[in-house]
Amino acid sequence: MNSDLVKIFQEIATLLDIKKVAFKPRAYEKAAFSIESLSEEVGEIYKNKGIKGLEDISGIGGGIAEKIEEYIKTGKIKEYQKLKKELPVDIAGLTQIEGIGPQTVKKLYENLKIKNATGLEEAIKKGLLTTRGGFSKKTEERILKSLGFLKAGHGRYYLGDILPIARDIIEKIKTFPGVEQIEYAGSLRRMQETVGDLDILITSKYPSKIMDFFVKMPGVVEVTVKGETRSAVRLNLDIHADLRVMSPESFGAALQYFTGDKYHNIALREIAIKKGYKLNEYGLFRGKKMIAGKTEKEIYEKLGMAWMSPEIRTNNGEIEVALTHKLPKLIDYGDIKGDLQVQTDWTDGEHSIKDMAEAAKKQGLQYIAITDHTKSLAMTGGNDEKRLLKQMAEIDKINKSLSGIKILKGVEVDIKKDGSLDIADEVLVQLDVVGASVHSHFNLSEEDQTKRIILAMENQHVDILFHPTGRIVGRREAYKLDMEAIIKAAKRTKTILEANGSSRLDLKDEHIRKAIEAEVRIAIDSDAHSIDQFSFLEYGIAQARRGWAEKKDVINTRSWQEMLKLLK
Ligand code: DGT
Ligand code: CA
Ligand code: CA
Ligand code: ZN
Repeated sequence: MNSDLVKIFQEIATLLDIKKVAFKPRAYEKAAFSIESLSEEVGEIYKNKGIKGLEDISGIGGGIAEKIEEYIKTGKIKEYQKLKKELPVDIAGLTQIEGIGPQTVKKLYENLKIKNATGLEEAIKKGLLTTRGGFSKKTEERILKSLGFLKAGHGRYYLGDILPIARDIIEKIKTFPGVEQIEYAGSLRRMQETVGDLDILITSKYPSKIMDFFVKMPGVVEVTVKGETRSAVRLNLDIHADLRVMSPESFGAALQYFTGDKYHNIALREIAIKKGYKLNEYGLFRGKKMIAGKTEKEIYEKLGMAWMSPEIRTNNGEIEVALTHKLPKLIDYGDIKGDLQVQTDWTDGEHSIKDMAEAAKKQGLQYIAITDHTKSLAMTGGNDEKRLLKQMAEIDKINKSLSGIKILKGVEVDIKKDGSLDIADEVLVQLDVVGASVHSHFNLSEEDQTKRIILAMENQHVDILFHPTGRIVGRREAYKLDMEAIIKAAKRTKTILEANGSSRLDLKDEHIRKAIEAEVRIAIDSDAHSIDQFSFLEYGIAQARRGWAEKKDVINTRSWQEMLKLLK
């Protein structure tokens, strides 16, 4: 019942916005928001305390309490039905298309009788938006683009695209006078592969001033909500951002709540209830008394757990482990000492070996392995044996001219269809690091693909299986592969599995976790093709953390001498 009411109230708010009704939309929005975070069913509250109990819920006034009562008694809300009749469209579905706000929904319906995203797409195909709808060519193009993106990525952004932007936004907000604490929460703080929207939390003595700043900040394209404690905007690049101002004693509770994820929160709330507490975004309460809320740490501790990193908050066992105080000590963002997959201008990279080495040193790395492509990848100008030997000699020379960074000799050798490699063993044996990877024949059956890759892993020179599943976030599905068999083979053949930090994010977190459980080691690589791409290591580390990896599980947290000892 709570979630139905949340949906209805959100929709009423939008419908009233479309009619340009003042104030009322915000009241419904507020009500939706407070029902969303209730730990009790409104039906229960009504049963026990009547309409008075509903009015006591913060954010719910007399008028809306009556609407809830009406819904509980009759299963409907007349005002909602009346509004729906005037504008019978799929509001949630349409407004989730970037660039479509309440007024566009209205115009689409009134001019073209468009009710939903499918109708919109058809109308665009027929050219109706510009010919009969009164929309400009530019708007039509923008909507078409958003539709395509929504279909492809369900409106989500790749972590690596959005994290730098989010950090800039945070820096910008920090410059507003009066901002005290500030953090981003949500999927971004959990460093999830993709991010839907930004959730930003701050404390300030001047919330309304902050809100004024926020909605007028450069880059804001549309203000969807503006309130005393919460505002929401759409930024250029079509990113939505939510800003909430919390009081300092609730900041930790809000940070916990809005970091989620949802399933982690639900499980946590159940534990709180069992202990006789109530947990919400304002704090942990016993009755009306606040027990914790200032920091996340005190909330977890009062619930009998140690604080845990956002990356593992997914309700996949972390809560049970936290209750027994046996959480893993996750690999840290500063723990990587070297990068084991780096391309240069010898093949499809942009910069020279020397430039890559110097950039890596600037990033704080102690070593890199140069792993250019091999001859099967003709379009990259892949190395053959002769050229690879030449490159090795070149690396010896450069190593002599550089200090503070060690360049290891490596290769990204191509796994052919039959599982053999496209570089001869006599040359592979002379390299420090041999990574092998699949770049062709993605469509083999699971059995054949698995066999092919295991065959390559069985080569006594292959140290690392690079980007094991071939996926690219938002662009390419993984090929069919029996991951369990691959992990078993990795263990048996002492092959390291890669956690690739580029937009491949391959292995996935769940597979990293399985590999580690099987005592298979991981290498976290940037797969850099230019000097600025060593920053991708951060995403690889995030991925490994979400896979519960500890420092010891990752070979390149060691010095290059120690690391080499772990290779075949
Ligand atoms: P996103 O934005 O789709 O990438 O994913 P999140 O996790 O950032 O989700 P978002 O922005 O919808 O909500 C932020 C956090 O708020 C979420 O991580 C946990 C919390 N939250 C959202 N919906 C619920 C809910 O229905 N129940 C509970 N307990 N918490 C929720
Ligand atoms: Ca979010
Ligand atoms: Ca959000
Ligand atoms: Zn590759």
